[in-house]
Amino acid sequence: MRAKTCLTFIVVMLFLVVFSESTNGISQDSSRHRMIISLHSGWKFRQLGSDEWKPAEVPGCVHTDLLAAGDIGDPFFRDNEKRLQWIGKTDWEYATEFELDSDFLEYQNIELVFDGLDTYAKVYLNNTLILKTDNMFRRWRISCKSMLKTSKNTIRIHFESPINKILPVMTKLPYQLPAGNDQGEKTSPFTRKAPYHFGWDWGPRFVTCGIWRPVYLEGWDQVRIDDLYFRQESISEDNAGFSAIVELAASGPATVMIEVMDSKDSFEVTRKKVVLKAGTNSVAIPVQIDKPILWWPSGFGEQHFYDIRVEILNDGEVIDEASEKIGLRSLELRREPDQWGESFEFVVNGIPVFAKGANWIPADSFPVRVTPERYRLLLESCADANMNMLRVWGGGIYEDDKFYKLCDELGIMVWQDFMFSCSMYPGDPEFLEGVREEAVWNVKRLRNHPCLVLWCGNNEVETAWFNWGWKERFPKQVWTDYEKIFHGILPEVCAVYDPSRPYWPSSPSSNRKDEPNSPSMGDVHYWDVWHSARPFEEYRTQFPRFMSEYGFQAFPSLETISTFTLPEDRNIESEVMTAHQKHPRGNQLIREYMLRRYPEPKDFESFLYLSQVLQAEGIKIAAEHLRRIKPRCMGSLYWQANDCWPVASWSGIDYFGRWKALHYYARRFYNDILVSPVEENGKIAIYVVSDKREYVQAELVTSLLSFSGEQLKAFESNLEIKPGSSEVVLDLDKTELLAGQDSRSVFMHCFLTRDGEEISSNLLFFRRFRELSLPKPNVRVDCRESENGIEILLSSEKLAKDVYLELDMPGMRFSDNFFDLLPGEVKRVKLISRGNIELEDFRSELKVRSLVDFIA
Ligand code: BMA
Repeated sequence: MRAKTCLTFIVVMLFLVVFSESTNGISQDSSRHRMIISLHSGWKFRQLGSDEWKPAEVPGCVHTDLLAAGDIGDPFFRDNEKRLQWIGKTDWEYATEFELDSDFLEYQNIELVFDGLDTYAKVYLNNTLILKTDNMFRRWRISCKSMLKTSKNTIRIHFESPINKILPVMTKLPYQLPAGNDQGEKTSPFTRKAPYHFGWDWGPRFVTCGIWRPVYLEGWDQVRIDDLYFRQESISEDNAGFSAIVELAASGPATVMIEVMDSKDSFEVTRKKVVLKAGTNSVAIPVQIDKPILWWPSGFGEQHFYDIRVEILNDGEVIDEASEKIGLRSLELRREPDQWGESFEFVVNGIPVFAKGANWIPADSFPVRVTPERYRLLLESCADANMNMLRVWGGGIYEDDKFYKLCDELGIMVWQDFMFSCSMYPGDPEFLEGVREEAVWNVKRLRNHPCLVLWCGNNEVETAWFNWGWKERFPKQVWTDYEKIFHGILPEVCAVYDPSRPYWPSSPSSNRKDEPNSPSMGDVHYWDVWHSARPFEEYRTQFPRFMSEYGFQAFPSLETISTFTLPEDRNIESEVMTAHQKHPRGNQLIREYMLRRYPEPKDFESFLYLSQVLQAEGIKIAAEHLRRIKPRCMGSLYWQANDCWPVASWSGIDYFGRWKALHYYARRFYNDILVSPVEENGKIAIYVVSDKREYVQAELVTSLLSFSGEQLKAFESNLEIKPGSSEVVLDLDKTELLAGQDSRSVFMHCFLTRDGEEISSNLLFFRRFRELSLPKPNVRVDCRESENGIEILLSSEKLAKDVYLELDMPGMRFSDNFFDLLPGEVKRVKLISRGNIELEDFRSELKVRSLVDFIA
């Protein structure tokens, strides 16, 4: 027995753990050379200066601890947010005590490691100040062996208010730095803390603090693997060449053997003998794999992984070991001159990939609450909607490792912003050094993930400088400081630590520093629809090379709204509802667009429903257009995938993981093969867009139908759909098509099948919905048990638009929703994640309505 722990502490052994019997139930084999003791128990917290300690959760944060202690109400309930602002202006103290076995203290090196401290922390170990931190986005490691003892060790952490800490700094500056989304004193640009904590136009302001990622003691003897990096050098279907770069911390000079192996023996064990010096050593070991199985983005192939292990041996004995699952793929951000300017496309394994997805924000105002299950639910929802890319937006956090692992598994590519957004930043040496360390840590932490395809400097800082009047308002120095970070430190760090991945200075950018948001090069954020109230049809006038943001707001469903309101709050303009609408003109814009296109909704709930249908319709117009114009445009990432609390926002999935209409629509408009009809200059053009790598034989039936199901015209075509293409497969003259028909009561149905199976279908209406003579359908609903659980069969003699299946039960989702039910069609919908519900209860709980039920 080499070590034991007191009962309150959990021992976690990394890499070399072999547990055996012991007196207190936890111990390990004596051959260990490294041990980790997790320090997550026994924590308490208090307001600095108070006598009263309360139990704390670690990892955690002060808001969730106050909530658990019953000291505050739910921060998301009603307008509690405004009463909780004092928390961010208060200093907090966290403390714990722990015991250690004398054997643990015999390790040659013992380090106290914090994977994340949010943000200004003074850490005292046994009453000695050992660490002062100022950046929530990095790991801190402090050597502390000489300070530890067997009993009654204490850690005490003083978290200073991030607001109060900065206010005096700001008074010394001759100018203020802009921070439009910061809903308080605009201290956020000075603090390396999640920008959205200070408020955003979809998020509350909760300036929290705490030990937000794991904390542990790490004991080790001779050598510790500090980092493993698999640098991909040449990857093709014939051969993969990469280097395993092993970073070792050594206590003193030593000669060791490094072995690199694959759990499935896809290459021979590769060995290298090295002489280590005291301190950090980096060793590169080249590896070749013949005929590798490559990793592909979703829709393009499998997500294959190699399980690679690295062992460090001394005299034949393994003294440290680490493993990593890696995916092999080549990656290029192709930017080549062409007839439209300069391309901007991700090319994976030699295949240009049209990026389909959305922007990801942190899934909670308090990121510690995002469990692995919640990550999975959200990311699987994105994959289910045929997304292959998410942009981790620069106003949030560098996500947890679990997020990237899931993206690896699901084939979701990640565009990763560094955490800078919509502000200008200081340029003093201390701040810059902190940025460098943050970048090094996160690049090293994330670079082995095949899902990661881009490092991007920031969100909208470059465009703000040139296009939002900042250039005129702020001294030149502010731009010089910008350049130091986004054209200096960050690309340098990426080049050194992750040379095989592209770096892009800002989103949007053309990489020319003076022309952000150019349609001919780089990426574009297009916001005239929404912010400038331009009609949805304007999306079709945009021809970007890659659209990394565009969006439209909608309300979440009534079930979600019920979690934070009382019945008397359920009115769009009530104080509570407006506390959950962070865009100053949000409600007004939604209403304005809604009444342009739809009749007046009949009540509060109808307004919610219609806002979702409106949002889905708008984003569908844009997304289909962006796909149709490929390869000129090679990406569509709408704003935004998810929410951090229950709110009216641009998201397609709400805080609780409920899909809004948009997410169901996304599943259709991001389908691998899409049929997309569009009215262009008096013609109806029917496009077929394919992301497939192979030819597909398909049949297309295009019909003109009346709302009661009469087939007025029909066109049939056999198609051979080319890989990666977008083509007009049928062109119709609108006047001829509609001759003799009332355009208010007919629609076009495009139905694409392969061997009788539906691939994609789409409808085109010839008038705005408010002008249509939509019939009152009588939707028949038949619920039954089937092999796969509950199945719902729906049919109607007349067209039912945006049929909405609703069940007020958490965690339930349907295989489809917000769909148009065609006259005479029988639609089968499955209930997903059923829980314990009985068929009879389901029948009585299920509500089925469609558009006409919601309008006055
Ligand atoms: C984009 C984003 C966010 C913002 C959104 C909606 O510009 O980068 O800053 O929340 O617009 O306004």
